[in-house]
Amino acid sequence: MASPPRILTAVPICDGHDSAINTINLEFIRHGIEVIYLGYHRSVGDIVRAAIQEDVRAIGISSYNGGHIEFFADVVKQLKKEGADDIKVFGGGGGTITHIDAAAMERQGVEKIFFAGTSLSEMAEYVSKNYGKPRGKRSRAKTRDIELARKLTEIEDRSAKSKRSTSNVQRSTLKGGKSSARVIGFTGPGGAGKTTLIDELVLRFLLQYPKARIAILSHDPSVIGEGALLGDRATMINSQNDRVFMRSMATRGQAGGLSPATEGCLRELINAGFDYVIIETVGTGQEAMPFQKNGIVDLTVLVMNPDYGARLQLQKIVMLDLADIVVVNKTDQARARAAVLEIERRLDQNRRPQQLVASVAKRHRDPGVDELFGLISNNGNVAALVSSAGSKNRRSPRRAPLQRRRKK
Ligand code: B12
Repeated sequence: MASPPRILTAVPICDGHDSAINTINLEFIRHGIEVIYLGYHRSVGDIVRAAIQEDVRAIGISSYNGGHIEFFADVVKQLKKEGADDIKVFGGGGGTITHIDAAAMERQGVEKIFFAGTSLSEMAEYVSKNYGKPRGKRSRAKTRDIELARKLTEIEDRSAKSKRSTSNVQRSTLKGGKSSARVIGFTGPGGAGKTTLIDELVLRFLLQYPKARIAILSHDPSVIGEGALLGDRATMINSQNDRVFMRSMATRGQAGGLSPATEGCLRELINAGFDYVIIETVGTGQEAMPFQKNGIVDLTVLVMNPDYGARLQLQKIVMLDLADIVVVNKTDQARARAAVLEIERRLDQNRRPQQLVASVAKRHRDPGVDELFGLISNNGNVAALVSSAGSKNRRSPRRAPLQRRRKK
């Protein structure tokens, strides 16, 4: 089996008309296409960077607020400048883009503009036909990002063809001799705010370490027998940065929160010299243990929503036994205080040094996110803390943040 066609979709800067592209994305997925959705109000630079890192076949732009002739042309120009002009550009914009405009845009290198009245299936078939064929021989990669992105595509393609997971690799063999990358795994139920939390952490990494480079492997579920909507980039604001390499992966039928190609891709990222590699799983259920199989991460963070139901539910969440750090996010919600106390009691049963952090990731400069950043960046050195588990003299450090909060 070949990999599904991968495309990126976005709405240009100063344009909030996203309802058309949201509908079109869903139709693409139903036709077996993997869509990385970047969101609305996106600059040319953000679109081109994302398309290169995701190594997509084409970029679909939905444009309503004018300036489309210049905007589309600039995307084509920037792709060419970066050496990525094998990524094609197409799109639409209802009655805003006229036939005369479209002719001018196609002269400037845009492949196709769709007009009002075109059926959704016609557009999806266009994508499958034009961007679904296997790629021919590619010219030499001009930049580090292009080279890495292509390697990740090859790993995904090989995994799709052999239908085999690349997950029979031990953590010890993942890291090359010189690599000092710190690999942090984020998991937790859907809607807990994992992506927003990661984006806020990335902001802190970028500010604190002006030379650090960060990679993010972000997973979303494939719709059974169909494509996938890989939408985490649409939530990521701070991660649209040249020092951040982000790759969105569909689970492609594998249960447990990761893709069959995750470990192969992770190995590539670790050896590419990133300082931090962050893996985000899909929203997981009670029995998921995505990082436990081969110990592929240095540190596991479980992100929870305070609204998990009755206290009894906590007994059934396996990751509460396994995570190094548990974050209760969205603690601005009514039930948060009870949730933090209940989760603290639940962690007490484990008798090992786990950290508990309360955060509101959507809030700018949230102290809980600062605390989490301290723990997972080199300063906090939780990995050392965790590896020294069993020390009789050490008090469980996860009580500290809670006690501080109670005093306030
Ligand atoms: C819905 C709508 C809104 C909604 C948007 C909701 C949302 N979240 O998207 C709301 C009410 C919020 C809104 C607000 C505004 N809108 Co408005 N809006 C529209 C409207 C009525 C429909 C657009 C739409 O979604 N169509 C549905 C899609 C599926 O169909 P389609 O447009 O025909 O597209 C076809 C193809 O082009 C193709 N296609 C489209 N995109 C893509 C992308 C890809 C990849 C592909 C393959 C194909 C494709 O798909 C369709 C196939 O049949 C248009 C008028 C119109 N009839 O176009 C105005 C329109 C776009 N809006 C307009 C304006 C001015 C505004 C506002 C500035 C108004 C204001 N003063 O506040 C704001 C700006 C909002 C913002 N932040 O950007 C103007 C733009 C004028 C211009 N460019 O000169 C328009 C044209 C109305 C008008 N005639 O004045 N708007």
